[in-house]
Amino acid sequence: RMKQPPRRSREFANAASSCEHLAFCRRLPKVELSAHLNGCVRDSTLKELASGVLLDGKPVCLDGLVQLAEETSPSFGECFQMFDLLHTITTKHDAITRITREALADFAEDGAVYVELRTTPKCRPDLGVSRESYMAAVLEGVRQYYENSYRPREADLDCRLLLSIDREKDVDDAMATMELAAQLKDKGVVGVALTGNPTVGEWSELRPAMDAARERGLKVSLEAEGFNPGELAEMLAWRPDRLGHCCCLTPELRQQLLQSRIPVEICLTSNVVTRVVTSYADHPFGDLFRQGHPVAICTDDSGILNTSLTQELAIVAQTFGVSHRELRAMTVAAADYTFLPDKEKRALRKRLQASLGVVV
Ligand code: 6MZ
Repeated sequence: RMKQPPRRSREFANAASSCEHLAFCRRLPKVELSAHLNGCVRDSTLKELASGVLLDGKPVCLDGLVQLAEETSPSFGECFQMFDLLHTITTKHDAITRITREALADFAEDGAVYVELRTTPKCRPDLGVSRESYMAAVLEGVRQYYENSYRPREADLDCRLLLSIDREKDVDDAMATMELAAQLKDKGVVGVALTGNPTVGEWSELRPAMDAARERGLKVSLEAEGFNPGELAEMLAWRPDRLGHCCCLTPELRQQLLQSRIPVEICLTSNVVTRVVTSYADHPFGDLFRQGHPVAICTDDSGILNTSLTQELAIVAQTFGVSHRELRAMTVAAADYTFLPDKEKRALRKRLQASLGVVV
């Protein structure tokens, strides 16, 4: 896990070999719209948190995580088992606070100016963690980040939160998460996201929670990650505020997606690692972008996937021939796809434009 997966790194070496792209993308002010909190954990933090933890009486072994990433072809089942293992290490209040604080510091360090972090509130009475106490720990992490000592110098990162509804769980769980999101609206929570293993669970069963979220004034993002044309058709008809991934499109769904103008969170490396697409070049991003569809480049799980916004944008430039000018326009357009109220969107747009003035 600590190294780049071999096949991907070879491809990546080609894809982002251009130092020119990396240097430009590093300077670009960036917007992150799809980052899973626990997927952002630093390797060093994970190792530290794992040391001394016993699982079934034995020390936690992280080798499984290393192997999975190195093989580059975890099935969705294996990938989400990996998150189960990770959660056994990180589902503690102080760990969650730390991961939140560090994730924000890492995004700021990479030049992000606005981040929407998503996380699944955990209900683990066995660990002394409730959904509410979990979110209190996240909010404490945000608070600590804004204390100068944790904030990189001159960084000006704005952060909002989405609560993730895990599609592996039932509608009662989804309702409880939605309810908590609504309660935390004045604490920076702007919406909910449907996440988790795309091969498990039915969106239609969780839909009442999404309807309720919408009624409560929350924005909704739905991850449409696997090949499930029937489900994606239903999602499109429901018209979420954003969709995630959308890599597996039939010609009809492609047409419907383009007509819908619903912004798509694009996670290139994530989709290559989990084999949703066979290579960066085969990713439907290129088509969506050339069709003028609203898209935002995101990292998904920057820690687990060993990537960053800078890296993902450099891959976009190198693989799809997207020019630096187009990347500048993409970063400004992303302000419109955030879950901020219109006035704040306009302010973010202005901020991005102002900082672009100095990026050449
Ligand atoms: C779908 C994903 C994901 O919520 O515990 N998650 N869901 N597709 C992905 N693509 C790789 N990556 C992560 O962060 C980890 C959780 O986010 C979701 C999974 O439910 C995972 O357990 P939190 O902070």
